[in-house]
Amino acid sequence: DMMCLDAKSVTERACRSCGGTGIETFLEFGKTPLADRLLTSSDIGEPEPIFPLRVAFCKDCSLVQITETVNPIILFADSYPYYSSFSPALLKHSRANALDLINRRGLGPESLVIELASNDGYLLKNYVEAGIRVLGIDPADGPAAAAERVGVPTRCAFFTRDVAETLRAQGMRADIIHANNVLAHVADTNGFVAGIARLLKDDGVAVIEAPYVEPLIEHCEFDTIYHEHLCYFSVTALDKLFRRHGLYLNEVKHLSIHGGSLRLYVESRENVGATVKDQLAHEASRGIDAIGYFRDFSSKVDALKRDLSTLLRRLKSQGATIAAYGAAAKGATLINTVGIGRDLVDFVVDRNVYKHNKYMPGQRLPIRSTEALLEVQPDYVLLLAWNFVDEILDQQAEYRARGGKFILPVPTPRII
Ligand code: JHZ
Ligand code: ZN
Repeated sequence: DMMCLDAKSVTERACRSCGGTGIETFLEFGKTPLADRLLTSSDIGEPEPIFPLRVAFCKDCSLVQITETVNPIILFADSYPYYSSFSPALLKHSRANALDLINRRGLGPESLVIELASNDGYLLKNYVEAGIRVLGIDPADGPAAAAERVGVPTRCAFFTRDVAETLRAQGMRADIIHANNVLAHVADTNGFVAGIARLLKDDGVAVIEAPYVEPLIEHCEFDTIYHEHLCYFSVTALDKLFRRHGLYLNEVKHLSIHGGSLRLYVESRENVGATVKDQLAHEASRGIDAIGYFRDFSSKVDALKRDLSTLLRRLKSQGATIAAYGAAAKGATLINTVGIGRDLVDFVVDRNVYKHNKYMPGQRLPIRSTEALLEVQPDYVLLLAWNFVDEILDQQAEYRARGGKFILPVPTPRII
């Protein structure tokens, strides 16, 4: 669907990938606020925009997707607070990926690496260091400006098929196209993939990372569902999507990042390796290519929400103080679908300075620096950024040594 520019959102009637009309809803959150739209103190008096959040399965191509498309300008262009470089683990993961590709592909000064949704340059700066030409493309002006400051040339734009045509007309073809945590975010899924096909050299490779739908379901990571994430991919659905545009998913790797992700190696030459064949067979045997696999997810989510709410209320009734860690987008889904307000959690801490002195959407929990944990020493900290649990527990050794405890919300609420 082409979105009318001033429409705030549209409800899709057909599949985002194949256009089929056999999409069936299996999870319903009602209306929720936008997960990355942090509030300033002047927003506090105003009503917040809320949009339906509903998850559906396409019987034709197996794609899991939400049915509401919020205007991307509202979601990403205006004061987007997400900066990749606040996580040392992510930086390490990204650097290893770049060095591996430089090696495997024999990249040099003649090569060109393009990243779609290059954010603050967290990945491309590794290629710049190695003397390789790069171009970043990202619509969020704050992160794009930060990228320029670290020497990563960046166009502040949404990547589309038209942008790909323009770059190609300027003589640009990429040896590597990176697209991490963006394929699920784009409203024009097919246009984005068609753009990749146009911009890739004949022997180039697109290296794409996206959260994987299987751990989302198996570990009840329902909080990773929010309006920015339009799709929740299986290899089955991805394979069909790429083939539609003359691209082939030839290799796949499993990554632990973001609760379980896939790294996809996509080329214009068909050379499907064992990793992909095995994963397709696995999904067929688990039934991930059919609606049945998703039918009881809703009741699992309800049980988790109930258990977490009960746990927090019990601790509170025993006189405990509770804070939260990570003003993450997924944290917004969690607090707004479970109903975790100021009566339960006093504040949220985060290392991202752009989030400080703002408020979480919906429940309006105030966001402070991580130092607040040692200043206040709350009895418990609800870990909203559970995907970085190891890193954050290490970093908070002092808080824990003084008796502070963390609460993990998923896969089942528990105190650690
Ligand atoms: P984090 C983001 O989602 C944004 P979010 C986006 N929607 C997406 O697709 C996914 O990632 C994949 C902070 N932090 O990255 C930083 C600390 O304070 O898990 C973040 O605010 N201290 C594009 O927002 C938040 O926690 C730390 O030590 O759900 C984590 O958010 C670390 C490691 C992080 O994802
Ligand atoms: Zn479909």
